[in-house]
Amino acid sequence: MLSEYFGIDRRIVFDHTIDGYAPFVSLNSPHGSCRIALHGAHILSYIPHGTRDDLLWLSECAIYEEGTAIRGGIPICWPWFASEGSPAHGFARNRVWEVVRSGIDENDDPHITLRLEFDKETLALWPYRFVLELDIFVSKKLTIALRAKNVDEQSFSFTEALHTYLNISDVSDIRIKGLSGCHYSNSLDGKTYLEEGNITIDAEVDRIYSDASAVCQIEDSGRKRTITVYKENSLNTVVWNPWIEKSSGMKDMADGAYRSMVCVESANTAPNYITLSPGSIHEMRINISHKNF
Ligand code: TA6
Repeated sequence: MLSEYFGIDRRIVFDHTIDGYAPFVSLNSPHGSCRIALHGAHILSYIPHGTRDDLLWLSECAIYEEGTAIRGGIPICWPWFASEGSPAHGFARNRVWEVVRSGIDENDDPHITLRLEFDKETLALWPYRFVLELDIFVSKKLTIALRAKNVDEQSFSFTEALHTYLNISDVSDIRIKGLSGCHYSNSLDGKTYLEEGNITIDAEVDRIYSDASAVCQIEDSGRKRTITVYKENSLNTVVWNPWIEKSSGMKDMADGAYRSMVCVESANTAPNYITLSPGSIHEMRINISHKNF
């Protein structure tokens, strides 16, 4: 059914790789490919032409069960970030989304739109009527737009993140540029600091940067490539690496896997709540690209 309505030759291909689990869809552009789970509208992989290695990190121990967030890729945190509500990071990443549109543009580049609407389960968790859509477009970069619409008769406020796991050669080989001069809340000690210079990681890092609407670049000297995360309508950037102890307690993360990932998340976190009046819409947009050096 999905292939019949939304599949397009080799450009947009659906598959049911895991019995009893929601389908997956691959977007194959002349410039690269992307793979998405309809569970959570969860982008799992993005491999642009010109690089052998996926730009996104995906855990080899990820759990593919309905209601459980997939470890890696780009989880959608909505309508709250982290423990601002329950379940952590909201319910959007734990639900199966529907396909509403698909197509290819004049350059043969594919795009798809997935949707999650309120229902009795979401109303029980969060008493507001919403429509959430995710546009995914694969060209020479991966463009993602998370769009929320208030279809209720009352205003509501939310926080959000595209919780992007990036695939790196080794955590000791990277520098994160673009956040110098921003203040950050350190989730490990609850204190606020000023970032001065580029970020390197040699321990657990869990930081919410504010006034962080700038482009971030992750320079990976091991893979000789720079990954760029450009964003619009996002005031916060979150940088996370669980390091040894935290990751050893995560059943969906292999031993040592923390070394090959870093999260650079595009977000609007408290107190940057997004408030929508009835009928209004908010869209956070990012694109991810790479350059070899
Ligand atoms: O974005 C950082 C963070 O909030 C960390 O505190 C850690 O909890 C991480 O997200 C992963 O959360 P998850 O619920 O996906 O295990």
